[in-house]
Amino acid sequence: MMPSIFITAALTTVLLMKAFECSLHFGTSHIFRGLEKLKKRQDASSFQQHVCFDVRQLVAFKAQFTAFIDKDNDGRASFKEIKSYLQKYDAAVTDKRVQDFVVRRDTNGDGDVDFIPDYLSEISAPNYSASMAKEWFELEDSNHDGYVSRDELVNIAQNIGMSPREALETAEGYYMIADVDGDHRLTWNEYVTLFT
Ligand SMILES: [Ca+2]
Ligand SMILES: [Ca+2]
Ligand SMILES: [Ca+2]
Ligand SMILES: [Ca+2]
Repeated sequence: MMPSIFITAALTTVLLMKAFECSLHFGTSHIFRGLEKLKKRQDASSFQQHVCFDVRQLVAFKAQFTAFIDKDNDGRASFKEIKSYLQKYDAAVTDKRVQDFVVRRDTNGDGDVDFIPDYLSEISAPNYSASMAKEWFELEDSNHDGYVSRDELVNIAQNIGMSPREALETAEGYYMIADVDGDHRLTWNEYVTLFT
């Protein structure tokens, strides 16, 4: 069932009334968020133009949702589509992890991550809980050695569509600021500080 046009309009209004930092898609949730924050520091005035959703941004989010996740363009990300997206983080991602990822976001309980409301709810949330941070930590630790390394981040960032330069800038300029002991990888305790 497609979301009703009334729901769409109501949601758009709600979103327009709220000022949020924008993230581009799930990967963002975190990794693109890093890029945005980096840009913010580099150019506060240009970031200013992106702090709330407008209709043009909603259209852009939908286009990105389709391009990156909703490959069959039916307005919802199925288990299979989410799995294929998360494989960009971890090629060996388990079905259990994919299922948990879907359930956490499936606010209307239909088994899919719908563009509306599930996906927009996620990208409009400015804060992340410790359990959400843990989920991204485990996904970004592609080789499961207990650390999110700079190289893993660069690789993931490129897998989800950043240029090599953006990927490196994001890993170095955002994530590695949390690398207190300077070993080019983040422990959980280092990583979680990025979410607070
Ligand atoms: Ca789909
Ligand atoms: Ca859903
Ligand atoms: Ca690792
Ligand atoms: Ca470290």
